[in-house]
Amino acid sequence: MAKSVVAGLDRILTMELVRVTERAAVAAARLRGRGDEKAADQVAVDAMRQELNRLAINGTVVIGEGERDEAPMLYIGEEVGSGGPDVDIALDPLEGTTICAKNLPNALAVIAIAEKGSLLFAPDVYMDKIAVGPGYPEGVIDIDASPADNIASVAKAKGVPVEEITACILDRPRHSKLIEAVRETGAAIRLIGDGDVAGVIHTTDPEETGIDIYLGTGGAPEGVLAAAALRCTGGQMLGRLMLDTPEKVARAATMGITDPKKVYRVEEMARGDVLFAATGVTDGNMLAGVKFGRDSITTHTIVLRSSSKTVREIKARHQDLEKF
Ligand code: VTB
Repeated sequence: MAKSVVAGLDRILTMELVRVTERAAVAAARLRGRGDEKAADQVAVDAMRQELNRLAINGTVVIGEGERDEAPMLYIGEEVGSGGPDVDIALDPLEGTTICAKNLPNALAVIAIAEKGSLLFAPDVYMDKIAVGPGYPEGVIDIDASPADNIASVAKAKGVPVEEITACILDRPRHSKLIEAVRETGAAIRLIGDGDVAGVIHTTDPEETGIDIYLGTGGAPEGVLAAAALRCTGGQMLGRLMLDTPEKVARAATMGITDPKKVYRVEEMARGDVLFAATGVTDGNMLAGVKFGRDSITTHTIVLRSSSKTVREIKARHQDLEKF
């Protein structure tokens, strides 16, 4: 980050970021299980924006709710914050709108902040992704290798039989071949309905989550958010934008992407110093969802800082309920 940020502000911002995702998560959680994705997303966006504008930053949303004409708030290019160091922001106020609407596990409110110009400006296309957590030798995964080879490589490096590996994959028809190939190896699959930011992050703590490797295509913006988290925790992720039409290639080119087949590593999707925070909306493998008590609201947040590699879990009991 810029010098002034390194000078200590990023330490303060770490805690401030927690408030941002907490607020968004509480707002979304009030609409858990109501079958209304749009409404849940909207309240999360409003809450996140309000809290973001209190931060002492000069922030630009580089990954947000969409283009300016389709997203009235937190659109790509929107400036947020009350003034301070120049930073880029990637956010998803409600990652997993459908899982929140259905009250299923692992919906999150997510944000990442990094030095200006250091987050990949990813178009809203699919990204082919493969990820593992920390502790593996560099190169243990290869996006061009077969699923069987990747699973075998991870199992070998972990020192376990392939049957003890669990892969996380989005449950989509486009993944039917991938799912078949992974099943043939004997490995287990955790099929998720949505939420591949959480899916990737879950690889960083397999003992807690039971997930060793993430495979498959999901949103490119979600890929950059997940990469921001891995920058802080360690772990490997490779991503390739799915620019499968001339229009997509041309659009990516306007965003500075000259090689449409490029494979991005974590450090190429999220460079420099990165801060990352995620608060659970619904109960999940890593984070508990928001709990509404009689006199208080409880939130569970993970906040990460790349410069120190600190992983903080913050369980907060909020009693000033008027604020929420
Ligand atoms: C994933 C998932 C998201 O989009 O990135 C997915 O993490 C990819 O798109 O929660 P499809 O739904 O078209 O497969 C979400 O499901 C929604 O943003």
